[in-house]
Amino acid sequence: MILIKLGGSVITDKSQYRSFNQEQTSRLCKEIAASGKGVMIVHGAGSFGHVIAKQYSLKDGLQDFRQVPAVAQVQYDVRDLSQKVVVELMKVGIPAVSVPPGSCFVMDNGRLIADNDEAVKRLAHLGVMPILFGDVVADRSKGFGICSGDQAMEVLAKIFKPEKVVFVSDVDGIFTADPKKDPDAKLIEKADRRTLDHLDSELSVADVTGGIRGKIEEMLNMCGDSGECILVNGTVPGRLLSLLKGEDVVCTKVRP
Ligand code: ATP
Ligand code: IP8
Repeated sequence: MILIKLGGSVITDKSQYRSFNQEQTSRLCKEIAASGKGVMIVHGAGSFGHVIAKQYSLKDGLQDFRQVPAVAQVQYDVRDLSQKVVVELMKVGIPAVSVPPGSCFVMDNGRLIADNDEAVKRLAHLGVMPILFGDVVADRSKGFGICSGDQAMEVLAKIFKPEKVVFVSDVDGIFTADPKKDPDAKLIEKADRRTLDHLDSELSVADVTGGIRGKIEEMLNMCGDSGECILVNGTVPGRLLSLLKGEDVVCTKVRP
């Protein structure tokens, strides 16, 4: 099985609150279906999560009761986004159901505790693909916290031991600096823990889960539980399909 995360930067416009990129999501779902591979899909929150989460400092946990309506709003918004993704998957013949981490699991000090994974396993066994996503989740020590789609990927990799893990984003891979801002940024084809020491990764849009740096950390955490861990550009038509078919494509491979 191949575990895929559709990043918030490909399924939404992260600079605009609640802006769903239906066309791109639809194309990526078609590429996944056309590959004929057994997959499991997670998605990011993009502008359905990060904008309000940043505004109300939801990453820091409960500090002020004015945050509470924002928790409910983000949970509503990311569930809404998830239903939009599920619709695109159903259209290409992939039976899927949105499984909100905040309704199934708890966190402790910012880490997801997925000890009760029976529903997810049984759904997958039935052939109904459970779709996890970035969400606000009740936290034993902080009141609530942010679970990124990247963290949900780590949990699913532990449960399902995928042969390949693919993060789909809007850049060709991990670069020495943000390629959208630095024309001299170089693609790093093979990344490991040392890559983080030399990385320039300033955030240009609201992102409460650490942007590309947080993503590399999660990818490094996952390398032990799965085979290859890859970051690929989903804005280039056909690239995800080629990768899923096992062809050589422009990307970054992360290894421990
Ligand atoms: P989300 O976390 O919302 O699901 P995502 O998974 O698509 O989103 P981001 O966290 O937005 O991914 O990370 C990708 C973004 O990181 C790119 O759009 C890019 O502009 C930015 N970035 C910053 N520094 C770098 C870097 N050194 N290499 C690659 N991308 C970088
Ligand atoms: O988009 C973030 O998840 P991500 C979740 O995968 C929220 O980083 C609610 C901001």
